Amino acid sequence: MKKQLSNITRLLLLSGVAVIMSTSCMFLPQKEVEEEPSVSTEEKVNDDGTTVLTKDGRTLVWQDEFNYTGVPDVTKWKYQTGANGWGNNELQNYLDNSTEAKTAVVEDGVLKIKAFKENGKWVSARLNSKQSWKYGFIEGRLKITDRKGAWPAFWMMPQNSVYGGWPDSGEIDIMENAPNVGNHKVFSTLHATGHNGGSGAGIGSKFYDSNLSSEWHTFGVMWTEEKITAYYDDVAVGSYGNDGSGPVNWPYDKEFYIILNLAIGGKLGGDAYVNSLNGQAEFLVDYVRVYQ
Ligand SMILES: [Ca+2]
Repeated sequence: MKKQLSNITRLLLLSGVAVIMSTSCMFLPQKEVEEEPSVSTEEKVNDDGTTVLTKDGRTLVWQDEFNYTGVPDVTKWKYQTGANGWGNNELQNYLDNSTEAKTAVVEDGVLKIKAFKENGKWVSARLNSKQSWKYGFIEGRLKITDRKGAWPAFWMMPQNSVYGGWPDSGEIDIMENAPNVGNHKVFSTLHATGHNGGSGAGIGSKFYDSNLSSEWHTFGVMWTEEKITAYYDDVAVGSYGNDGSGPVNWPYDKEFYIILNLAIGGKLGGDAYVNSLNGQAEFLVDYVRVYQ
């Protein structure tokens, strides 16, 4: 109902615009009024009575709902550790959290990635999924840090870099939040040889309200052979198509694994704001799901 009303409103608005435009230009191309493409999660009942979640016709093949307590499931996650700046002059040291719930803690049905100062230096966590996938709908339900100085991310990297080192084998950034480059901003980007670093291919971005950090939102990508589309709260926000030119622009035809991390400072976090974090930041994950 809401959608129908908004479409009627849009039609009225467009026809109003058309009247105004027709006085100055008679040959403007007509734009079709389209409903915003959206997806939904549904419960499908199998023949044996069990149920399975589906998304846009795809079936749930992997998930971590974080409905347990302690360290993140070691059968599903491993850690990338170190304090080398990660190519972006980041400040944090990523710790191995596999035996002690310290920088990645599962409680209250949620994964909490915690960055904090220890002996004057930042520690945090970077979790990589042990499994990797080619194509599907990959989504996370997240509560975003949204504090200048912090840089949480939900993204994917190639399991085997068959086309070469970064950026040649690709990178799929599903959600990055860097208030340093725009208040309450969330964005999604693809990197490859033909579009990398500051020239990455944007597939969506949005400025949220000031309550971004207190509300849950889902972020996902629909990844097919033809294109990768970013979804925010199940609504498509942008996409990038496979133009057939090969791995220079489309290295996204191999298996990628999932990464969840919380960086501090650096290029996107913003060194100037790190002190305003008062020594701690948190990135919350309700679940991560893969549908194929
Ligand atoms: Ca959960």
